[in-house]
Amino acid sequence: MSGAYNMRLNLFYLAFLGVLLYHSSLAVVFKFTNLVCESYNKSWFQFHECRLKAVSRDRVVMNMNGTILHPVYNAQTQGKLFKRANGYKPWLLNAEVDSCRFMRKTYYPPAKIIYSLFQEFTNINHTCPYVGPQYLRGFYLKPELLLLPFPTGDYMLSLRWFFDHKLQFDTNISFVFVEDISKI
Ligand SMILES: *[C@@H]1O[C@H](CO)[C@@H](O)[C@H](O)[C@H]1NC(C)=O
Ligand SMILES: *[C@@H]1O[C@H](CO)[C@@H](O)[C@H](O)[C@H]1NC(C)=O
Ligand SMILES: CC(=O)N[C@H]1CO[C@H](CO)[C@@H](O)[C@@H]1O
Repeated sequence: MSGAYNMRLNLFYLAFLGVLLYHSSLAVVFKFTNLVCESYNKSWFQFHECRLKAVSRDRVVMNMNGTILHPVYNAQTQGKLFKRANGYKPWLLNAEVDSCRFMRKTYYPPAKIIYSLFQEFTNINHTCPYVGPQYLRGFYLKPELLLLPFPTGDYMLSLRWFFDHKLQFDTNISFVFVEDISKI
């Protein structure tokens, strides 16, 4: 057996091991634990549904549904992530995104990761304007879309939605992330 072949074989096993480890580190719990929706201007945005439903031991789906009563040409989303440690503490993400610009071109990577989590479950996958029924249906969290592993913990993502720079509604989404089930 030549040295080069041996080296290739070793690299192959190393890569294989890497893939195995990667996948076992994805053996995670990543699910919703709470959801709160509130509209501050019901003449522009009304919620009809804002609910989590446990469909199996490790899958909780989110159904959210509301109506935009007048067309929206200008929208902003503020995202703030909290991690629980004696109450929720701000953690890692605190940003505002120009939603109409983002939907034309996903320009902000952290928002792109969040968007990739729910893109397939919603009808908001289009550019501005927005009007009429808006919904998320059967949305559940897929750890493989997160791209980066989180530390194990309880989190809350607070999303505040502005039309014309005026706060219209917010959605607070709590979730649990467990990096490696064997550790608990
Ligand atoms: C509330 O919504 C109306 C549209 O129905 C809009 O004209 C008004 O500016 C909004 N007010 C605030 C404080 O966002
Ligand atoms: C949204 O909620 C309304 C009122 O509950 C319901 O009639 C409608 O079917 C829902 N739409 C979706 C897509 O879930
Ligand atoms: C703006 C946006 O995210 N558009 C996407 C909507 O969904 C289709 C199909 O999945 C994608 O191709 C678009 O990029």
